[in-house]
Amino acid sequence: TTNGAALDYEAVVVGAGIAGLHEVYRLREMGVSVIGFEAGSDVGGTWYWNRYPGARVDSQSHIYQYWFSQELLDEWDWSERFPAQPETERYLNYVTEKFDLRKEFRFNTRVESASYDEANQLWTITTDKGDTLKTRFFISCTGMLSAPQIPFPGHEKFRGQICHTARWPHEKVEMAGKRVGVVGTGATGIQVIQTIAREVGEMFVFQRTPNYTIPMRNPQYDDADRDALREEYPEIEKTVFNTFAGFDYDLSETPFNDMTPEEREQRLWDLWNDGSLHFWLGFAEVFTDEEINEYISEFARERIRERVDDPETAEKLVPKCHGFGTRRVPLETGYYEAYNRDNVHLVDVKEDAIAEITETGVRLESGAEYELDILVMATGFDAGTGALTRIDIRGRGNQSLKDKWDKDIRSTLGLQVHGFPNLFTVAGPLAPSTAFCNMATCLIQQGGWVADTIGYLRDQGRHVIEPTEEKEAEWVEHHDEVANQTLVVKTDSWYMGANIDGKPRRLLSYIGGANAYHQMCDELKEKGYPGFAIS
Ligand code: NA7
Repeated sequence: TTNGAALDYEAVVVGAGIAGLHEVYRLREMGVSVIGFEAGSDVGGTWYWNRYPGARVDSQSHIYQYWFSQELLDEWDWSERFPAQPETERYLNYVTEKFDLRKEFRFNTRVESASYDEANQLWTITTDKGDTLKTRFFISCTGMLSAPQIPFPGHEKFRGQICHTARWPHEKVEMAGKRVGVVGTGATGIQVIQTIAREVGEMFVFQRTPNYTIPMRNPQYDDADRDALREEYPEIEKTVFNTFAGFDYDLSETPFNDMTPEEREQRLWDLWNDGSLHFWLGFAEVFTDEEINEYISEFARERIRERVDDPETAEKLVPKCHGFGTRRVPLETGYYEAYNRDNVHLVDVKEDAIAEITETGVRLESGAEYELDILVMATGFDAGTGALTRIDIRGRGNQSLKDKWDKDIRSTLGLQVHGFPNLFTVAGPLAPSTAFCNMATCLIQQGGWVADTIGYLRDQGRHVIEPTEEKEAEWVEHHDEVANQTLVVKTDSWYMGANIDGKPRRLLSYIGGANAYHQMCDELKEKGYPGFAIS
Protein backbone atom coordinates (compact mmCIF):
# COMPACT_ATOMS: atom_id res chain seq x y z
CA THR A 1 0.00 0.00 0.00
CA THR A 2 0.93 3.64 -0.42
CA ASN A 3 -0.65 6.01 2.08
CA GLY A 4 -3.21 3.31 2.74
CA ALA A 5 -4.32 2.91 -0.89
CA ALA A 6 -4.10 -0.67 -2.05
CA LEU A 7 -1.70 -1.34 -4.87
CA ASP A 8 -2.66 -4.18 -7.19
CA TYR A 9 0.51 -4.27 -9.26
CA GLU A 10 3.62 -2.15 -9.19
CA ALA A 11 3.48 -1.81 -12.95
CA VAL A 12 0.87 -2.06 -15.68
CA VAL A 13 2.09 -2.56 -19.22
CA VAL A 14 -0.17 -1.96 -22.21
CA GLY A 15 0.55 -4.02 -25.30
CA ALA A 16 1.99 -7.48 -25.97
CA GLY A 17 4.08 -6.62 -29.00
CA ILE A 18 7.86 -6.48 -29.22
CA ALA A 19 8.05 -3.71 -26.63
CA GLY A 20 5.43 -5.02 -24.20
CA LEU A 21 6.81 -8.56 -24.08
CA HIS A 22 10.29 -7.20 -23.43
CA GLU A 23 9.09 -4.80 -20.75
CA VAL A 24 7.18 -7.45 -18.85
CA TYR A 25 10.17 -9.80 -19.09
CA ARG A 26 12.54 -7.14 -17.78
CA LEU A 27 10.32 -6.03 -14.91
CA ARG A 28 9.54 -9.57 -13.84
CA GLU A 29 13.29 -10.34 -13.79
CA MET A 30 13.69 -7.38 -11.42
CA GLY A 31 10.99 -8.75 -9.14
CA VAL A 32 8.52 -5.98 -9.98
CA SER A 33 4.93 -7.19 -9.86
CA VAL A 34 3.52 -6.49 -13.29
CA ILE A 35 0.45 -7.16 -15.38
CA GLY A 36 0.07 -6.63 -19.10
CA PHE A 37 -3.09 -5.83 -21.04
CA GLU A 38 -3.51 -6.56 -24.71
CA ALA A 39 -6.51 -5.75 -26.90
CA GLY A 40 -5.72 -8.59 -29.30
CA SER A 41 -6.43 -12.21 -28.50
CA ASP A 42 -2.71 -13.07 -28.38
CA VAL A 43 0.82 -11.69 -28.42
CA GLY A 44 2.52 -10.07 -31.41
CA GLY A 45 1.35 -6.44 -31.55
CA THR A 46 2.06 -5.19 -35.06
CA TRP A 47 2.72 -8.79 -36.10
CA TYR A 48 -0.60 -9.91 -34.67
CA TRP A 49 -2.77 -7.21 -36.24
CA ASN A 50 -1.13 -6.73 -39.63
CA ARG A 51 -1.94 -10.11 -41.17
CA TYR A 52 -2.62 -8.81 -44.67
CA PRO A 53 -1.23 -10.68 -47.68
CA GLY A 54 2.41 -9.75 -48.22
CA ALA A 55 3.03 -8.27 -44.74
CA ARG A 56 6.76 -8.44 -44.17
CA VAL A 57 9.39 -6.76 -42.05
CA ASP A 58 11.68 -4.22 -43.72
CA SER A 59 14.51 -4.72 -41.19
CA GLN A 60 16.73 -7.76 -41.60
CA SER A 61 15.75 -10.63 -39.31
CA HIS A 62 19.15 -10.70 -37.61
CA ILE A 63 18.57 -7.18 -36.25
CA TYR A 64 14.86 -7.52 -35.68
CA GLN A 65 15.14 -9.72 -32.64
CA TYR A 66 15.82 -9.71 -28.90
CA TRP A 67 19.34 -9.92 -27.54
CA PHE A 68 18.58 -10.68 -23.90
CA SER A 69 18.96 -14.45 -24.04
CA GLN A 70 21.87 -16.33 -25.58
CA GLU A 71 19.77 -19.45 -25.58
CA LEU A 72 17.13 -17.73 -27.64
CA LEU A 73 19.73 -16.44 -30.09
CA ASP A 74 21.14 -19.95 -30.39
CA GLU A 75 17.80 -21.66 -30.81
CA TRP A 76 15.81 -19.47 -33.13
CA ASP A 77 16.39 -20.04 -36.85
CA TRP A 78 15.39 -17.29 -39.26
CA SER A 79 14.36 -18.65 -42.64
CA GLU A 80 15.19 -15.58 -44.69
CA ARG A 81 16.61 -12.09 -44.58
CA PHE A 82 13.24 -10.28 -44.43
CA PRO A 83 10.67 -12.66 -42.94
CA ALA A 84 6.98 -12.45 -43.66
CA GLN A 85 4.46 -11.65 -40.92
CA PRO A 86 3.69 -15.27 -39.92
CA GLU A 87 7.34 -15.92 -39.13
CA THR A 88 7.81 -12.82 -36.98
CA GLU A 89 4.55 -13.63 -35.21
CA ARG A 90 5.80 -17.19 -34.63
CA TYR A 91 9.05 -15.82 -33.23
CA LEU A 92 7.20 -13.63 -30.74
CA ASN A 93 5.06 -16.61 -29.75
CA TYR A 94 8.19 -18.68 -29.28
CA VAL A 95 9.70 -16.03 -27.01
CA THR A 96 6.43 -15.80 -25.10
CA GLU A 97 6.37 -19.53 -24.48
CA LYS A 98 10.06 -19.89 -23.77
CA PHE A 99 9.93 -17.23 -21.05
CA ASP A 100 6.43 -18.06 -19.93
CA LEU A 101 5.18 -14.54 -20.56
CA ARG A 102 1.61 -15.30 -21.62
CA LYS A 103 0.47 -15.75 -18.04
CA GLU A 104 1.44 -12.16 -17.21
CA PHE A 105 -1.01 -10.76 -19.79
CA ARG A 106 -4.76 -10.40 -20.04
CA PHE A 107 -5.80 -10.65 -23.67
CA ASN A 108 -8.91 -9.34 -25.43
CA THR A 109 -8.74 -6.52 -22.94
CA ARG A 110 -8.43 -2.88 -23.91
CA VAL A 111 -7.26 -0.32 -21.38
CA GLU A 112 -9.85 2.43 -21.48
CA SER A 113 -8.61 4.93 -18.94
CA ALA A 114 -5.75 5.72 -16.62
CA SER A 115 -5.91 8.50 -14.09
CA TYR A 116 -3.31 9.67 -11.66
CA ASP A 117 -4.31 9.92 -8.03
CA GLU A 118 -1.98 12.61 -6.70
CA ALA A 119 -2.68 12.03 -3.04
CA ASN A 120 -1.67 8.39 -3.21
CA GLN A 121 0.79 8.70 -6.10
CA LEU A 122 -0.90 5.85 -7.91
CA TRP A 123 -2.53 5.32 -11.29
CA THR A 124 -6.04 3.91 -11.50
CA ILE A 125 -6.47 1.84 -14.63
CA THR A 126 -9.78 0.68 -16.07
CA THR A 127 -10.42 -1.74 -18.91
CA ASP A 128 -13.30 -2.60 -21.21
CA LYS A 129 -13.70 -5.84 -19.27
CA GLY A 130 -14.69 -3.92 -16.16
CA ASP A 131 -11.35 -4.18 -14.33
CA THR A 132 -10.25 -1.34 -12.08
CA LEU A 133 -6.80 -1.57 -10.61
CA LYS A 134 -4.19 0.54 -8.96
CA THR A 135 -0.58 0.67 -10.00
CA ARG A 136 2.45 2.81 -9.46
CA PHE A 137 3.96 2.72 -12.96
CA PHE A 138 1.83 2.95 -16.08
CA ILE A 139 3.84 1.86 -19.11
CA SER A 140 2.51 2.12 -22.63
CA CYS A 141 4.02 -0.20 -25.21
CA THR A 142 1.23 0.59 -27.60
CA GLY A 143 3.21 1.08 -30.79
CA MET A 144 4.00 3.97 -33.05
CA LEU A 145 1.67 2.77 -35.81
CA SER A 146 -1.22 0.97 -34.19
CA ALA A 147 -4.22 3.29 -34.30
CA PRO A 148 -5.60 2.60 -37.81
CA GLN A 149 -7.51 5.21 -39.70
CA ILE A 150 -10.05 5.05 -42.51
CA PRO A 151 -10.36 8.60 -43.76
CA PHE A 152 -13.58 8.29 -45.80
CA PRO A 153 -17.26 8.61 -45.04
CA GLY A 154 -19.55 5.74 -45.90
CA HIS A 155 -17.26 2.80 -45.23
CA GLU A 156 -19.84 1.16 -42.98
CA LYS A 157 -22.27 1.10 -45.93
CA PHE A 158 -20.07 -1.03 -48.19
CA ARG A 159 -21.80 -4.35 -48.87
CA GLY A 160 -18.66 -6.19 -49.94
CA GLN A 161 -15.80 -6.99 -47.60
CA ILE A 162 -13.79 -4.03 -46.33
CA CYS A 163 -10.52 -4.59 -44.44
CA HIS A 164 -8.05 -2.16 -42.98
CA THR A 165 -4.64 -3.80 -43.32
CA ALA A 166 -4.01 -3.43 -39.59
CA ARG A 167 -7.31 -5.15 -38.73
CA TRP A 168 -6.98 -7.99 -41.19
CA PRO A 169 -9.18 -11.00 -40.41
CA HIS A 170 -7.58 -14.20 -39.17
CA GLU A 171 -9.42 -16.25 -41.76
CA LYS A 172 -8.24 -16.05 -45.37
CA VAL A 173 -9.84 -13.34 -47.48
CA GLU A 174 -10.73 -15.03 -50.75
CA MET A 175 -9.50 -12.81 -53.58
CA ALA A 176 -9.46 -15.14 -56.56
CA GLY A 177 -11.46 -13.72 -59.43
CA LYS A 178 -12.70 -10.78 -57.30
CA ARG A 179 -12.77 -7.07 -58.09
CA VAL A 180 -10.51 -5.62 -55.45
CA GLY A 181 -9.83 -1.97 -54.63
CA VAL A 182 -6.72 -0.95 -52.70
CA VAL A 183 -6.58 2.52 -51.23
CA GLY A 184 -3.09 3.68 -50.28
CA THR A 185 0.37 3.12 -51.66
CA GLY A 186 2.51 3.42 -48.55
CA ALA A 187 4.72 0.60 -47.25
CA THR A 188 1.61 -1.47 -46.54
CA GLY A 189 -0.30 -0.83 -49.76
CA ILE A 190 2.78 -1.70 -51.80
CA GLN A 191 3.17 -5.05 -50.03
CA VAL A 192 -0.50 -5.90 -50.57
CA ILE A 193 -0.59 -4.84 -54.22
CA GLN A 194 2.49 -6.76 -55.30
CA THR A 195 1.24 -9.85 -53.47
CA ILE A 196 -2.36 -10.07 -54.66
CA ALA A 197 -1.95 -8.79 -58.24
CA ARG A 198 -1.72 -12.28 -59.67
CA GLU A 199 -4.55 -13.69 -57.63
CA VAL A 200 -7.31 -11.12 -58.03
CA GLY A 201 -9.68 -10.86 -60.96
CA GLU A 202 -9.30 -7.09 -61.35
CA MET A 203 -7.49 -4.63 -59.08
CA PHE A 204 -7.96 -0.89 -58.83
CA VAL A 205 -5.20 0.90 -56.96
CA PHE A 206 -6.29 4.30 -55.67
CA GLN A 207 -3.09 6.29 -55.38
CA ARG A 208 -2.81 9.78 -53.98
CA THR A 209 0.96 10.07 -53.59
CA PRO A 210 3.48 7.78 -55.27
CA ASN A 211 6.42 6.70 -53.13
CA TYR A 212 10.05 5.98 -53.74
CA THR A 213 10.94 2.38 -53.07
CA ILE A 214 13.98 0.11 -52.96
CA PRO A 215 13.90 -3.43 -54.39
CA MET A 216 14.22 -5.93 -51.57
CA ARG A 217 16.89 -8.61 -51.79
CA ASN A 218 15.57 -11.43 -49.71
CA PRO A 219 17.69 -14.58 -49.85
CA GLN A 220 16.54 -17.70 -48.03
CA TYR A 221 18.91 -18.81 -45.29
CA ASP A 222 20.38 -22.27 -44.92
CA ASP A 223 22.23 -23.57 -41.86
CA ALA A 224 25.56 -22.27 -43.11
CA ASP A 225 24.13 -18.74 -43.51
CA ARG A 226 22.61 -18.88 -40.07
CA ASP A 227 25.83 -20.15 -38.50
CA ALA A 228 27.79 -17.36 -40.15
CA LEU A 229 25.32 -14.76 -38.86
CA ARG A 230 25.30 -16.27 -35.37
CA GLU A 231 29.06 -15.90 -35.22
CA GLU A 232 28.54 -12.21 -35.77
CA TYR A 233 25.65 -11.72 -33.34
CA PRO A 234 27.80 -10.30 -30.52
CA GLU A 235 29.27 -7.73 -32.89
CA ILE A 236 25.90 -6.98 -34.49
CA GLU A 237 24.29 -6.45 -31.11
CA LYS A 238 26.92 -3.85 -30.23
CA THR A 239 26.59 -2.19 -33.61
CA VAL A 240 22.82 -1.73 -33.65
CA PHE A 241 22.87 0.21 -30.41
CA ASN A 242 25.56 2.51 -31.79
CA THR A 243 24.37 3.50 -35.25
CA PHE A 244 22.29 6.42 -36.45
CA ALA A 245 19.21 4.34 -37.17
CA GLY A 246 19.68 1.21 -35.09
CA PHE A 247 20.62 -0.96 -38.05
CA ASP A 248 23.84 -2.91 -38.52
CA TYR A 249 24.97 -0.37 -41.09
CA ASP A 250 25.51 3.33 -40.67
CA LEU A 251 25.54 6.60 -42.54
CA SER A 252 28.39 6.93 -45.01
CA GLU A 253 31.56 8.35 -43.48
CA THR A 254 32.57 10.02 -46.73
CA PRO A 255 30.52 13.10 -47.51
CA PHE A 256 28.66 12.76 -50.80
CA ASN A 257 30.32 15.89 -52.18
CA ASP A 258 33.79 14.52 -51.48
CA MET A 259 33.18 11.56 -53.79
CA THR A 260 34.05 11.65 -57.47
CA PRO A 261 31.08 11.16 -59.81
CA GLU A 262 32.27 7.58 -60.39
CA GLU A 263 32.49 6.92 -56.64
CA ARG A 264 29.00 8.31 -56.14
CA GLU A 265 27.54 6.09 -58.82
CA GLN A 266 29.38 3.12 -57.40
CA ARG A 267 28.15 3.88 -53.90
CA LEU A 268 24.56 4.35 -55.10
CA TRP A 269 24.59 1.07 -56.99
CA ASP A 270 26.28 -0.81 -54.14
CA LEU A 271 23.66 0.31 -51.66
CA TRP A 272 20.84 -0.16 -54.16
CA ASN A 273 21.96 -3.70 -54.83
CA ASP A 274 22.14 -4.44 -51.14
CA GLY A 275 18.34 -4.50 -51.39
CA SER A 276 17.71 -3.10 -47.91
CA LEU A 277 17.01 0.26 -46.32
CA HIS A 278 20.74 0.92 -46.42
CA PHE A 279 20.19 2.88 -49.63
CA TRP A 280 18.02 5.24 -47.58
CA LEU A 281 19.97 5.35 -44.35
CA GLY A 282 23.38 5.33 -46.01
CA PHE A 283 23.64 9.01 -46.93
CA ALA A 284 23.23 11.62 -44.20
CA GLU A 285 22.76 14.29 -46.85
CA VAL A 286 19.59 12.69 -48.15
CA PHE A 287 17.89 14.25 -45.15
CA THR A 288 19.53 17.64 -45.28
CA ASP A 289 20.83 18.70 -48.69
CA GLU A 290 18.30 19.46 -51.40
CA GLU A 291 20.74 19.09 -54.27
CA ILE A 292 22.11 15.76 -53.14
CA ASN A 293 18.61 14.61 -52.30
CA GLU A 294 17.51 15.46 -55.84
CA TYR A 295 20.43 13.52 -57.29
CA ILE A 296 19.48 10.45 -55.29
CA SER A 297 15.78 10.97 -56.00
CA GLU A 298 16.46 11.02 -59.73
CA PHE A 299 18.45 7.81 -59.46
CA ALA A 300 15.47 6.16 -57.77
CA ARG A 301 12.96 7.64 -60.24
CA GLU A 302 14.91 6.19 -63.16
CA ARG A 303 14.66 2.73 -61.58
CA ILE A 304 10.87 3.05 -61.60
CA ARG A 305 10.64 4.27 -65.21
CA GLU A 306 12.68 1.36 -66.50
CA ARG A 307 10.32 -1.20 -65.00
CA VAL A 308 6.90 0.05 -66.06
CA ASP A 309 5.87 -0.68 -69.66
CA ASP A 310 3.33 2.09 -70.15
CA PRO A 311 5.12 5.48 -69.93
CA GLU A 312 1.98 7.26 -68.76
CA THR A 313 1.50 4.81 -65.88
CA ALA A 314 5.23 5.03 -65.13
CA GLU A 315 5.03 8.81 -64.76
CA LYS A 316 2.11 8.45 -62.36
CA LEU A 317 4.19 6.08 -60.24
CA VAL A 318 7.20 8.38 -60.13
CA PRO A 319 7.25 10.70 -57.10
CA LYS A 320 7.84 14.30 -58.08
CA CYS A 321 6.56 16.39 -55.22
CA HIS A 322 8.87 15.16 -52.48
CA GLY A 323 12.47 14.14 -52.19
CA PHE A 324 13.76 10.63 -51.66
CA GLY A 325 13.64 9.53 -48.03
CA THR A 326 11.62 12.45 -46.72
CA ARG A 327 8.75 9.99 -46.36
CA ARG A 328 9.04 6.32 -45.44
CA VAL A 329 10.78 4.40 -48.23
CA PRO A 330 9.22 0.94 -48.61
CA LEU A 331 11.09 -2.09 -49.82
CA GLU A 332 9.31 -3.85 -52.68
CA THR A 333 9.39 -7.03 -54.73
CA GLY A 334 7.75 -6.92 -58.15
CA TYR A 335 5.61 -3.92 -57.24
CA TYR A 336 6.07 -2.06 -60.52
CA GLU A 337 5.64 -5.17 -62.61
CA ALA A 338 2.15 -5.49 -61.12
CA TYR A 339 1.19 -2.44 -63.19
CA ASN A 340 2.30 -4.21 -66.36
CA ARG A 341 -0.54 -6.67 -65.86
CA ASP A 342 -3.84 -6.23 -67.69
CA ASN A 343 -5.89 -6.82 -64.54
CA VAL A 344 -4.22 -4.01 -62.52
CA HIS A 345 -5.37 -0.42 -62.96
CA LEU A 346 -3.88 2.67 -61.37
CA VAL A 347 -6.40 5.34 -60.43
CA ASP A 348 -4.95 8.74 -59.62
CA VAL A 349 -6.92 10.17 -56.70
CA LYS A 350 -4.72 13.23 -56.28
CA GLU A 351 -6.59 15.09 -59.01
CA ASP A 352 -9.91 13.35 -58.55
CA ALA A 353 -10.18 12.55 -54.85
CA ILE A 354 -12.19 9.78 -53.24
CA ALA A 355 -15.48 11.36 -52.18
CA GLU A 356 -17.00 8.42 -50.36
CA ILE A 357 -17.34 4.70 -50.01
CA THR A 358 -20.71 3.59 -51.32
CA GLU A 359 -22.69 0.38 -50.93
CA THR A 360 -21.02 -1.01 -54.03
CA GLY A 361 -17.55 0.52 -54.09
CA VAL A 362 -15.75 3.84 -54.34
CA ARG A 363 -17.06 7.13 -55.72
CA LEU A 364 -14.68 9.90 -56.73
CA GLU A 365 -15.40 13.62 -56.59
CA SER A 366 -15.98 13.67 -60.36
CA GLY A 367 -18.75 11.13 -59.88
CA ALA A 368 -16.73 8.25 -61.37
CA GLU A 369 -17.66 5.02 -59.61
CA TYR A 370 -15.75 1.78 -59.15
CA GLU A 371 -17.71 -1.33 -58.30
CA LEU A 372 -15.83 -3.65 -56.02
CA ASP A 373 -16.20 -6.91 -54.12
CA ILE A 374 -13.36 -6.26 -51.68
CA LEU A 375 -11.92 -2.97 -50.46
CA VAL A 376 -8.48 -2.96 -48.87
CA MET A 377 -7.79 0.09 -46.74
CA ALA A 378 -4.03 0.56 -46.60
CA THR A 379 -4.70 4.06 -45.34
CA GLY A 380 -2.32 4.20 -42.43
CA PHE A 381 -2.46 5.31 -38.83
CA ASP A 382 -2.79 8.14 -36.39
CA ALA A 383 0.94 7.75 -35.78
CA GLY A 384 2.82 8.29 -32.54
CA THR A 385 0.05 9.80 -30.46
CA GLY A 386 -3.06 7.92 -31.67
CA ALA A 387 -2.77 4.78 -29.58
CA LEU A 388 -2.29 6.89 -26.45
CA THR A 389 -4.94 9.52 -27.08
CA ARG A 390 -7.49 6.74 -27.68
CA ILE A 391 -7.03 5.91 -23.97
CA ASP A 392 -8.45 8.49 -21.56
CA ILE A 393 -5.20 9.32 -19.74
CA ARG A 394 -5.42 11.90 -16.95
CA GLY A 395 -2.39 13.20 -15.15
CA ARG A 396 -1.95 15.63 -12.28
CA GLY A 397 -4.93 17.95 -11.83
CA ASN A 398 -7.01 15.68 -14.06
CA GLN A 399 -5.19 17.01 -17.10
CA SER A 400 -5.99 15.01 -20.22
CA LEU A 401 -3.10 13.78 -22.36
CA LYS A 402 -5.32 14.01 -25.43
CA ASP A 403 -6.13 17.65 -24.69
CA LYS A 404 -2.46 18.39 -24.18
CA TRP A 405 -1.44 16.75 -27.46
CA ASP A 406 -4.41 18.15 -29.38
CA LYS A 407 -2.78 21.54 -28.77
CA ASP A 408 0.90 20.69 -28.98
CA ILE A 409 2.67 17.34 -29.09
CA ARG A 410 5.31 17.52 -26.36
CA SER A 411 7.18 14.89 -24.41
CA THR A 412 10.50 14.39 -22.67
CA LEU A 413 12.66 12.14 -24.88
CA GLY A 414 9.43 10.50 -25.98
CA LEU A 415 9.60 8.53 -22.74
CA GLN A 416 7.75 10.65 -20.21
CA VAL A 417 5.38 13.59 -20.22
CA HIS A 418 5.38 16.54 -17.85
CA GLY A 419 2.22 16.50 -15.77
CA PHE A 420 1.97 12.71 -15.94
CA PRO A 421 4.20 11.26 -13.20
CA ASN A 422 5.24 7.62 -13.60
CA LEU A 423 3.70 7.39 -17.04
CA PHE A 424 6.28 5.84 -19.36
CA THR A 425 5.69 5.85 -23.09
CA VAL A 426 7.95 3.44 -24.97
CA ALA A 427 8.37 4.78 -28.54
CA GLY A 428 6.22 7.73 -27.62
CA PRO A 429 6.17 10.82 -29.81
CA LEU A 430 9.56 12.57 -30.11
CA ALA A 431 11.56 9.41 -29.38
CA PRO A 432 13.48 7.68 -32.16
CA SER A 433 11.13 5.20 -33.74
CA THR A 434 10.10 3.69 -37.01
CA ALA A 435 11.55 5.36 -40.02
CA PHE A 436 14.59 6.75 -38.36
CA CYS A 437 15.20 3.72 -36.19
CA ASN A 438 14.96 -0.02 -36.60
CA MET A 439 12.01 -0.60 -34.28
CA ALA A 440 13.48 -3.60 -32.49
CA THR A 441 16.57 -1.61 -31.49
CA CYS A 442 14.77 1.46 -30.24
CA LEU A 443 12.02 -0.47 -28.44
CA ILE A 444 14.59 -2.55 -26.57
CA GLN A 445 16.71 0.48 -25.72
CA GLN A 446 13.79 2.63 -24.58
CA GLY A 447 12.06 -0.20 -22.75
CA GLY A 448 15.38 -0.93 -21.06
CA TRP A 449 15.64 2.67 -19.92
CA VAL A 450 12.17 2.47 -18.40
CA ALA A 451 13.05 -0.73 -16.51
CA ASP A 452 16.37 0.75 -15.33
CA THR A 453 14.62 3.91 -14.18
CA ILE A 454 12.13 1.92 -12.13
CA GLY A 455 15.09 0.00 -10.71
CA TYR A 456 16.83 3.26 -9.85
CA LEU A 457 13.77 4.57 -8.02
CA ARG A 458 13.53 1.37 -6.06
CA ASP A 459 17.21 1.46 -5.12
CA GLN A 460 16.81 5.03 -3.94
CA GLY A 461 13.66 4.23 -1.97
CA ARG A 462 11.69 6.62 -4.18
CA HIS A 463 8.32 6.17 -5.86
CA VAL A 464 7.71 8.88 -8.39
CA ILE A 465 9.53 10.40 -11.35
CA GLU A 466 8.31 13.16 -13.61
CA PRO A 467 10.16 15.44 -16.02
CA THR A 468 10.01 19.11 -15.10
CA GLU A 469 8.43 21.57 -17.47
CA GLU A 470 11.89 23.00 -18.18
CA LYS A 471 13.33 19.59 -19.03
CA GLU A 472 10.47 18.94 -21.41
CA ALA A 473 10.91 22.34 -23.04
CA GLU A 474 14.61 21.63 -23.45
CA TRP A 475 13.92 18.29 -25.16
CA VAL A 476 11.24 19.68 -27.45
CA GLU A 477 13.53 22.56 -28.42
CA HIS A 478 16.41 20.22 -29.17
CA HIS A 479 14.15 17.82 -31.07
CA ASP A 480 12.77 20.66 -33.21
CA GLU A 481 16.18 22.15 -33.81
CA VAL A 482 17.47 18.87 -35.21
CA ALA A 483 14.26 18.23 -37.15
CA ASN A 484 14.25 21.70 -38.67
CA GLN A 485 17.62 21.10 -40.26
CA THR A 486 16.09 18.32 -42.34
CA LEU A 487 13.91 18.13 -45.43
CA VAL A 488 11.53 15.79 -43.62
CA VAL A 489 9.74 18.68 -41.90
CA LYS A 490 9.10 20.32 -45.26
CA THR A 491 7.22 17.28 -46.54
CA ASP A 492 3.66 16.27 -45.70
CA SER A 493 3.52 12.76 -44.26
CA TRP A 494 2.45 10.88 -41.17
CA TYR A 495 5.89 11.62 -39.70
CA MET A 496 4.63 15.19 -39.39
CA GLY A 497 1.07 14.30 -38.41
CA ALA A 498 -0.07 15.64 -41.79
CA ASN A 499 -2.32 12.64 -42.52
CA ILE A 500 -4.70 13.49 -39.68
CA ASP A 501 -6.94 16.55 -39.96
CA GLY A 502 -6.20 19.10 -37.29
CA LYS A 503 -3.25 17.24 -35.78
CA PRO A 504 -0.56 19.66 -34.60
CA ARG A 505 2.51 19.47 -36.80
CA ARG A 506 5.73 18.20 -35.33
CA LEU A 507 8.13 15.52 -36.45
CA LEU A 508 6.95 12.51 -34.44
CA SER A 509 10.26 10.62 -34.45
CA TYR A 510 13.52 12.01 -33.15
CA ILE A 511 15.95 12.38 -36.06
CA GLY A 512 19.15 13.27 -34.21
CA GLY A 513 20.30 9.65 -34.29
CA ALA A 514 19.32 6.65 -32.22
CA ASN A 515 22.96 6.38 -31.10
CA ALA A 516 23.12 9.98 -29.81
CA TYR A 517 19.74 9.47 -28.14
CA HIS A 518 20.91 6.28 -26.53
CA GLN A 519 23.87 8.13 -25.02
CA MET A 520 21.61 10.88 -23.70
CA CYS A 521 19.37 8.29 -22.02
CA ASP A 522 22.38 6.58 -20.45
CA GLU A 523 23.74 9.89 -19.25
CA LEU A 524 20.46 10.71 -17.54
CA LYS A 525 20.71 7.49 -15.56
CA GLU A 526 24.35 8.04 -14.69
CA LYS A 527 23.77 11.60 -13.50
CA GLY A 528 20.73 10.76 -11.38
CA TYR A 529 18.08 12.10 -13.76
CA PRO A 530 18.79 15.84 -13.83
CA GLY A 531 15.64 17.72 -14.88
CA PHE A 532 13.34 15.11 -13.43
CA ALA A 533 11.44 15.58 -10.19
CA ILE A 534 11.90 12.47 -8.07
CA SER A 535 9.98 12.00 -4.88
P1 NA7 B 1 0.99 5.11 -44.72
O1 NA7 B 1 2.40 5.11 -45.07
O2 NA7 B 1 0.46 6.21 -43.88
O3 NA7 B 1 0.19 5.04 -46.09
C1 NA7 B 1 -1.18 5.36 -46.15
C2 NA7 B 1 -1.59 5.47 -47.59
O4 NA7 B 1 -2.96 5.77 -47.65
C3 NA7 B 1 -0.85 6.57 -48.34
O5 NA7 B 1 -0.58 6.15 -49.63
C4 NA7 B 1 -1.87 7.68 -48.31
O6 NA7 B 1 -1.71 8.63 -49.33
C5 NA7 B 1 -3.14 6.92 -48.46
N1 NA7 B 1 -4.26 7.72 -48.03
C6 NA7 B 1 -4.51 8.16 -46.77
N2 NA7 B 1 -5.61 8.93 -46.77
C7 NA7 B 1 -6.04 8.98 -48.05
C8 NA7 B 1 -7.13 9.62 -48.69
N3 NA7 B 1 -7.99 10.38 -48.01
N4 NA7 B 1 -7.25 9.47 -50.03
C9 NA7 B 1 -6.39 8.71 -50.72
N5 NA7 B 1 -5.34 8.08 -50.17
C10 NA7 B 1 -5.18 8.21 -48.86
O7 NA7 B 1 0.57 3.76 -44.00
P2 NA7 B 1 1.13 2.29 -44.23
O8 NA7 B 1 0.26 1.39 -43.47
O9 NA7 B 1 1.38 2.03 -45.64
O10 NA7 B 1 2.54 2.33 -43.57
C11 NA7 B 1 2.70 2.69 -42.22
C12 NA7 B 1 4.00 2.25 -41.71
O11 NA7 B 1 3.89 0.90 -41.26
C13 NA7 B 1 5.12 2.19 -42.65
O12 NA7 B 1 5.76 3.37 -42.83
C14 NA7 B 1 6.03 1.16 -42.03
O13 NA7 B 1 6.92 1.76 -41.12
C15 NA7 B 1 5.13 0.24 -41.37
P3 NA7 B 1 -0.82 9.96 -49.06
O14 NA7 B 1 0.58 9.47 -49.09
O15 NA7 B 1 -1.23 10.47 -47.70
O16 NA7 B 1 -1.17 10.87 -50.16
